[in-house]
Amino acid sequence: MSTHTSSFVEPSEIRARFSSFMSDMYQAEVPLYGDLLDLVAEVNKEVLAECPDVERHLQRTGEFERLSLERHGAIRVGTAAELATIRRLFAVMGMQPVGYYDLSPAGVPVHSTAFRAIHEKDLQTSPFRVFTSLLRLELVDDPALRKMASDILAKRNIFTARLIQLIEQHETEGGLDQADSNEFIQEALETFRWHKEATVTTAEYDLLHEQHRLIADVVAFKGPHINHLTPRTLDIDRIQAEMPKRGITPKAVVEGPPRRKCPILLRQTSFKALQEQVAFTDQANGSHTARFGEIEQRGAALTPKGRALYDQLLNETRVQLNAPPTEENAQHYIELLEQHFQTFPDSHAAMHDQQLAYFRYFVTRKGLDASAEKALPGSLNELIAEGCIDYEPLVYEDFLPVSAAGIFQSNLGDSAQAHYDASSSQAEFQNALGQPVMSELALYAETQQRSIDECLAILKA
Ligand code: OOG
Ligand code: NI
Repeated sequence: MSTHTSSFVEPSEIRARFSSFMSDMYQAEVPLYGDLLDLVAEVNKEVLAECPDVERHLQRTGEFERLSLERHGAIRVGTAAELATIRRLFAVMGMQPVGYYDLSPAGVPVHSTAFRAIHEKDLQTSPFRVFTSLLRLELVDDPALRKMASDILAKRNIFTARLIQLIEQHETEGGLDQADSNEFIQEALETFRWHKEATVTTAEYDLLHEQHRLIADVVAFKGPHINHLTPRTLDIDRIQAEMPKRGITPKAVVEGPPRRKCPILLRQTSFKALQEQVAFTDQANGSHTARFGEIEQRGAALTPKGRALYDQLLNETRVQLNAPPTEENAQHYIELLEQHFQTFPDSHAAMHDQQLAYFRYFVTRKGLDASAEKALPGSLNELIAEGCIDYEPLVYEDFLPVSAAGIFQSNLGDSAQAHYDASSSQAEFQNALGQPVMSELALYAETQQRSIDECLAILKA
């Protein structure tokens, strides 16, 4: 066992390899995921061939290389202790909890964070992220059921003994060498694998399921099976239109902002992937829908001001629709969404000048020439106006609570809609997690500032 720092494998490299193993495992478990990857690859190729600007933009920001490997997954854990150990597991791969998402207002009894890399360089190596939800059993009002669920959860162990050893070794020694990190990846995969054998009887499953399908999904199984793994597309509307032609039925509407020339935040759609065969502990066989398919399209990360405008416009749209978006009102919903979002400037220049989004800055040829001649204007804005510095938006690396609720609901089925008048509880979530979640806005602001500093350093050199 080595304690020599230089023999440690970079956390980003462990993450990149884990993400690729996870993708292979999920493809073996859910064959439809493979078809989805093919569809996304085809559409991305078409978009790149048709729109040289898109390719230029992605080449410039470095997203081009990560695009085909980019995935996000989702898991749901049952207890505070599970969440805390999941945090330590992800830390081995350089993933930190970013953001707090409260899904209870939307009738889903969980709150969540996203584990991901936080520095732009590390995101570049692997943007792999996992939307991680903690079940809130305290929202279940039936005390007997609550007790049954927590007793079942208390008995399970979702981590192998070797995995815990390797996590501890990483914590005490500061890293893992090649052999240990290989072993870590294999052991960690076990936590996210699908297990056909449930931990409950058919009758117990039915009780949990009756309360909420999500509760059955978390409590009745041996571990937090990865429930979807999402590739990133460059044109989600094309995917949405193409899916039915391939026998896949997508959810009624794409979540998030409308289609725009300059994409913002995150747009997502999903479909039910498969009905799993389950063996209950009383020898009875049954089925459970655990896993689904999802596709995402990512756009610019918004500043607090941009985000407030997004939230306002989305909310106005929903209020005017006056019902959840469904098959029947989908067209109307899309029209309303587009109407309301006309207020959101649709050019990078306007988004930049009104400080609606975060950006990455680049020194231009002209900037380099001017710098050689020491003929530089002073402020960042002047440098931009003179064409010495140029910019591209930072890509949004996170999730959206209203969208996430829509994804949950479309896959849990309509019968699963519940009403909780719970207060949002970030403090409790962080207690369970064992550390505060990071602010995604602070992270984007830091990345933006680093890029400004770099440009100024180049120009003043
Ligand atoms: C997570 C649902 C949310 C997303 O991308 O917003 C989600 C879950 O179903 O566990 O995946
Ligand atoms: Ni997702």
